[in-house]
Amino acid sequence: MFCYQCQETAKGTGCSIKGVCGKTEAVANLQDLLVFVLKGISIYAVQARELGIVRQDIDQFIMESLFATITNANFDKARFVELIRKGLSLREEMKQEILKAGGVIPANLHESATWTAATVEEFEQKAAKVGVLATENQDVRSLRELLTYGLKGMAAYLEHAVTLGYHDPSIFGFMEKGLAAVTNDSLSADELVALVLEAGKYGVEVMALLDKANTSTYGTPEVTKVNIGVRNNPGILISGHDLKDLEELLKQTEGTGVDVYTHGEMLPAHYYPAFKKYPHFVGNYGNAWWKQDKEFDSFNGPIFLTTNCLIPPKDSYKGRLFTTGVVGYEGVQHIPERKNGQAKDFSALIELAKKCPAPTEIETGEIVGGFAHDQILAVADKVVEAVKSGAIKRFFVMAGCDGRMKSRDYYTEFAKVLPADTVILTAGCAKYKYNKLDLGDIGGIPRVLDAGQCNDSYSLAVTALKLKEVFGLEDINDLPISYNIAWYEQKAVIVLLALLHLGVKNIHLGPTLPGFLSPNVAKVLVENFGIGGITNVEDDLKMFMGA
Ligand code: SF4
Ligand code: SF3
Repeated sequence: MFCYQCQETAKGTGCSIKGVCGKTEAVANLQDLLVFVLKGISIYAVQARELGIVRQDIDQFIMESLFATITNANFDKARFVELIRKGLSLREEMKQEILKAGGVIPANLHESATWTAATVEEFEQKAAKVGVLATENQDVRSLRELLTYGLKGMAAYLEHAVTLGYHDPSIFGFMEKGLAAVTNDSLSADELVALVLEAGKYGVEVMALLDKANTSTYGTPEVTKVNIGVRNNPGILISGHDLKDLEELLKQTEGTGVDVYTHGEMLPAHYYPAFKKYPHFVGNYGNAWWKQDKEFDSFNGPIFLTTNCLIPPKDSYKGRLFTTGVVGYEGVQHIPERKNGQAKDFSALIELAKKCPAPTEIETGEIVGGFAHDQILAVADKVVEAVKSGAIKRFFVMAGCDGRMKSRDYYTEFAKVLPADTVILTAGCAKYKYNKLDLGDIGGIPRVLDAGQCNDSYSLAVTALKLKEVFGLEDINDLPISYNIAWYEQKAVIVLLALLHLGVKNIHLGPTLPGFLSPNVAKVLVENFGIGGITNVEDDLKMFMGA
C-alpha cells in the first residue's frame, strides 16, 4: 500500500505498512483499485456525455465511491469488493450505451477502461499495482493526486446536496472529466495545473449548492447557544455531516424518552431552525473526531456515524456503534439506505438506547455558533463600523479540520494570543481547538464566529466577498483578513482549491503541508498563490499582523 492523502500520513510522506488512520493494507489497496475502476468508468462517461448520454445512477455511483475512499470513512474490505464489482458492471453498461448510440470506442484506451476480473484474489493482485506510485514522475503524480483528492472532497459535498434533492450535472461532468484526465499521459503539467484550478471553481459551486440545499431544507442558521452538558435520559450520539440522517433520527426518537446529542461535525446542526423544535435534541457531546475513542466510551449509549470521521472502534463501544451511507467498519452494524423514499429505520438504535445508561457528563456550559453568511451580513453594518473605527483590526479565517497531532496545539495557542481587536472566523471541526476558550466579544460581536461544518467555509468566502463589496475594494486580498487554515482530509483540499479559485492569496496551511505536494508543485502554489506553512505562534502572529 501507499497512501499520502491526509495530513497524518506516516512521517509526512506516506503510509506504506498500515495507515496511521487504521486503514489496513488490504483496504488501502482495494480503495486504489476502486478509484482505478472509477477512472475507467469516467473515460466512457466523458465520451457518453459528448453523445448526449447521461446516466444519473452511474454519476452517483462515482460520487459515492469517491466519498467512500476519503480518510476515516470506510474500513470495510467487503464493501470495497462489492463497489469494485458494481463499478466493473456499470463500466460495461456505459460502454454499451455509447455503442448503442453509434459511438466508436477508441483503440488504446487506458487500462482502467479495459481491465476486468471477477475474483477477490484477482482484485487484490491488481490493486497492488494501480495505486498512487503507479505514476512515476513525482510532479505528475503530485498533480494527479491533488486533483483526485479535490474530487473526493467535491464528491462528499455533492453527496450531501444530492441526498437533499439538489443536483448539478456540471459538477458530475467535471468529476468525470477530472478522473479521466488523471489517466492521460499526454497531458502536460500546465494542463494538470489548469484542471486543479478548475476543480476549485467546481468546489465553490458544490459548496454553494450544498449551502442552498441545507438552508432551503432546514432554514437559515441562526446564532445559537449549544449546551455541552448532559441530561439524565438515555441518549443517541450522532456524528458526521449528514443532516438528513439527523432529521430522520430526530423524528423517530420523538416521544421515546431518548435524547439526541451531536458529536464532532454534527454540532452545527443546532444552528438550523428546523432542528430547534425538538425538545429532545439536547446538545453537543464531546469534541472533534479524534477524541471519539474516549468520548464514545463515556457516552454510554448508541453512536451513529453518518459520514467521516470514524476511527477504528474500541471493543468497549463497538457493539453500540452504527454506521450508514458510505461509512463502514467490519463487524459494525450498518443502517441500510432509504428505499422508495422511505426514511431509514432507526428502531435498532432506539431500542438499544433505552437499555443504556444516560451519558456521563464530561463538560458543562454552552458554546455559541451559527454565524453563517446571512447572520454575519445581518450585522454587516456593525461589523463595518467596528472595522472602520478600528475596534476590529483583523479577521482570521481559521477553518478546516482538527486532528490527533500534538502540533495542532499551535491553533489553541494562536487563538489565545490573538490581540483582543481580532476576530476568528471558523468552520469545520478545526473549531474545537478554540471554541471553548473564553475569548470574549467586541461590542457584542463574539471573537469566535462559527459558520458551521467544513463545507460552510463557503459562508466565510461569501462574507469576505460581501465585505470587499461594502468596503469598495478591488481585490479580496486587500481586506484585513488572514487565512491560517488547518487541514486533515480531502474535504479540506477542495475547500483550499475553492479559496484559490476565489482569488484568496497567502493562505497558511498547517500543521504541516500536504505530503502529496512535490517540491515543484509546492513551488507553483507558493509562487502563484503565496501559500505557506506555519512556524510558531509568536513569529506567525507577527507575520500575520504585519509587524
Ligand atoms: Fe495514511 Fe492518511 Fe492514507 Fe490513512 S488516509 S493511510 S493515515 S495517508
Ligand atoms: Fe473534521 Fe473529519 Fe475535516 Fe468536516 S470530521 S472537517 S476532519
